[in-house]
Amino acid sequence: MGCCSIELNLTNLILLGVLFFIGKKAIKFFQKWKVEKMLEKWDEAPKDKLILHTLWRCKPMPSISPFGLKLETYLRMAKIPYELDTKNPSGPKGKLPWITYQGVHLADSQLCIEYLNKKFDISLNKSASKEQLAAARACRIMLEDHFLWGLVQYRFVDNINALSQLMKIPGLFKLILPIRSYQLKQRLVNQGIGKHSPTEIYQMTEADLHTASAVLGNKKFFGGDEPCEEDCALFGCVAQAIWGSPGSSFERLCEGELKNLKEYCERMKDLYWADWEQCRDKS
Ligand SMILES: N[C@@H](CCC(=O)N[C@@H](CS)C(=O)NCC(=O)O)C(=O)O
Repeated sequence: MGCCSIELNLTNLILLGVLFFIGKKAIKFFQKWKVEKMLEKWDEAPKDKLILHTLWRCKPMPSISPFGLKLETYLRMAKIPYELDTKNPSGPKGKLPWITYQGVHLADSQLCIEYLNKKFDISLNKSASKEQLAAARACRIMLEDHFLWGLVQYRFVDNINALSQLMKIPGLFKLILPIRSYQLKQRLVNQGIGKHSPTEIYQMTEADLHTASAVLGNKKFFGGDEPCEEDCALFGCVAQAIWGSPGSSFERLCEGELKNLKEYCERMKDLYWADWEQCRDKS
């Protein structure tokens, strides 16, 4: 009897494993199919229009996605007309932002910028020195690939309920916030930084803001007197510290000790976001 029940449990376990495997495959298949259908719809978009697919407008600022704000700021810097789509924010790689232009769907803010530079023969780096460009690139990678995790810790792990107000997440979707928080906590661990305590994560990422502030120094922009291409990304990230993470140590730093970062963001805002207030969802 005992032996039989072990056999039964084992069989059940195997069955459960098989079901789990099939379930995972089915979900992946369904997600792929959904993306393909969505892209087919956008294949029909007018060829002369550039469509920026990104997050919907948020309360404190036009986008609480650093990459969304980066790409939209780039389009404004490069004077490329665009139309916003916030119904399909996630694109072919499951991330936002992405663009549709002349039947091409392209994901990743940096790849989009490089593609559009070629397509429209744009160079936003004419007035910056080689050293300024190199320092700006290093800062961009530091903020996008390291500071970002501090922001994730703050928004998704430590203040998930505040996020639902920043983003105006509709009723039912609020129910999945704890799952999203868990997923992102796992991502922090997989990245490595999540193995540290929150205090350590904040110390490490606050140091990124100190570094960016030191590199900026007394300059108006990271590109010097004029913004360079990297400024769109740097603005996209630093603006999140200032307007997109209320109550955080990032915000406090930019309001105080690192106020050159706030002044910098105000300059970028004045230059490219005259309609900033209209682009906030104040409803
Ligand atoms: N390297 C990408 C990063 C894009 C990215 O991570 N976007 C976030 C929003 S800020 C996203 O889509 N996250 C959803 C997810 O990873 O599941 C870019 O520059 O566009």
